[in-house]
Amino acid sequence: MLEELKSAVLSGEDERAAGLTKKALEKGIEPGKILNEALVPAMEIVGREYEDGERYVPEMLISAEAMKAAMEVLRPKLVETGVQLRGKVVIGTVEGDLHDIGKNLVAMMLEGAGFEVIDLGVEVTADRFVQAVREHKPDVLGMSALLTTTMIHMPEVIEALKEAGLREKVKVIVGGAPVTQEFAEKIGADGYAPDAASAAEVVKKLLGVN
Ligand code: B1M
Repeated sequence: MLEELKSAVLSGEDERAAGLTKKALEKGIEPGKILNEALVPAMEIVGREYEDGERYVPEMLISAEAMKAAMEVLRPKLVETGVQLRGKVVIGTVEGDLHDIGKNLVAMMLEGAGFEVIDLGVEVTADRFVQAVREHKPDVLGMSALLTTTMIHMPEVIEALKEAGLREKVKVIVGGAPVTQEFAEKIGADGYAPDAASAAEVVKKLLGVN
């Protein structure tokens, strides 16, 4: 059944993925086992195939949607059974920026990699990012920007974290079409990823989980 669920995610069948997750739970399969032996490995394959150029964004999106459908069924059970996730990530698109397709994909890949993701949405101000870090105590803060005119808010958020005494408590990862590794280093971020698949890899590396 777990193999079937893995293949439903790989082929992007969201209703089937949700149905199989429900069935697996009904059969008494542990929620953590469903996550770690079906959903996470499926999304790892999706990420690898994307990085190898065997998958394109739309194909990655449909798998991510199937994973999301399965996670909606699984999440309450994971919470109930207190399954230890790999870490917590707060993510958002920076102030003045409405683009969220890439950010959503990053969030889904992170969830698929076994992280708890708190998505703050779009047009997130520095204050709101700081408030979310204070409230949720994430391991990682992710910022996305698609405009050259909004990426400039990223260093402001890092500055605001410093002012709030929170910078040392959270790793910062940035991404989005105009963002580069060089820019990430210049503003003092801990990580940069060019796409959703590598974002999950960068977060794992930053937290030392595999
Ligand atoms: Co706008 N837009 N847009 N847009 N838009 C771009 C970005 C643009 C390049 C188009 C162009 O002119 N060629 C241009 C930016 C120019 C620049 O600044 N360099 C632009 C512009 C100018 C604008 C407006 C200003 C247009 C106007 O109104 N005059 C306006 C701004 C609105 C605002 O934000 N305040 C605007 C509006 C919009 C729509 C609302 C219509 C819509 C967004 C809908 C939505 O997101 N819900 C939109 C869209 C769709 C685009 C394009 C066409 C596609 C963006 C996208 O979703 N790509 C885009 C042109 C293009 O890219 N071809 C464009 C697919 C997505 C999967 O990729 O977002 O790059 P991407 O995400 C990738 C990586 O970047 C990375 O992983 C993702 C997945 O692999 N990544 C991260 C992203 N975030 C990450 C975070 C990480 C790590 C990796 O860690 C945290």
